[in-house]
Amino acid sequence: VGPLMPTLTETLQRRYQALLLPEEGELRTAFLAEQAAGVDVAVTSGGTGVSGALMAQLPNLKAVINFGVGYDTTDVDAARERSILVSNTPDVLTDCVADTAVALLLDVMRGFSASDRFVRAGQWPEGKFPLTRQASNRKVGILGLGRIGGAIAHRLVAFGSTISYHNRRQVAASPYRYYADLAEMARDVDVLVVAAAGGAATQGLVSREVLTALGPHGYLVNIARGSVVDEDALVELLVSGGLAGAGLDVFAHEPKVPQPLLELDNVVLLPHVGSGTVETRAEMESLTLANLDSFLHSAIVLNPVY
Ligand code: 8YV
Repeated sequence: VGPLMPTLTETLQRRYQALLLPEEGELRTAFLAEQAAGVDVAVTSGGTGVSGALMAQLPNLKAVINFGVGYDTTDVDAARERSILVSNTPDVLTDCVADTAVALLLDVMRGFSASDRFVRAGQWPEGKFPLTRQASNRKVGILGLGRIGGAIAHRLVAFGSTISYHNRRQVAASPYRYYADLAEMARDVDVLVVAAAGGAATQGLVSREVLTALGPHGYLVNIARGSVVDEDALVELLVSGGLAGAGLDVFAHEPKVPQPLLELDNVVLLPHVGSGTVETRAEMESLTLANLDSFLHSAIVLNPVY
């Protein structure tokens, strides 16, 4: 259920005789009429996922193997009801995604991408680039202190930052300050970093109220999912000066990026590249295949999501 990385698609076809599910439409209908009963495992990625409706059309589906740590596009509740296993690829991408969060924080506060554009546009001889904001020694709040959130915190401690976090529940033995209330944390920090999983449970959690609490001197960094943030409110506040800036690797309707953001110099916009290194993508691919092999040989997955 693609599109998947071309190398992964190629391996799946060559080594496992995998079939490619056509996009929704007549071709898919014809494909399902012929093949649905024979499909017992689906390999997919965060970009596509397997919906409850598709699961209902695959009566013998027993596992969904997800390339990526995020699986919000796969209907896990429907999978659980049907006893369909779901796996993901945690850990192997933690460092690269955490690096991306720190890079976005540094970039948006110090204006590095904007100053790169300034040099390229030949503006330097005409005057100095405006002063920016110090990125070290800041108060940083992390929404979602899981594997990736923890790796971001670890890095930012080395930058002298004071870390706090908001989770549904306090993390036992965490050295960082816990806020039960997200808006309260947003009010107290200079930067809010979103590292929470996507899906219904976190939809719009970074609401207009939270963004307003972060305020005109506050920065937002999001390396998680666009759905976690009220994107309309984010755009409005960035345009009106209600927020100082944002570093975004993810958007609500990828690959669409809200037009007004393209005009702003106080935002850094990345095309969802957090895990996008040769090394990490190769490890994600191996782990995807390891989960698939485990399911095919032993009917269990190595990285179950529930
Ligand atoms: C991938 C991601 O780019 O792992 C995730 O959840 O968002 C990224 O690593 C994506 O899943 C690939 O579709």
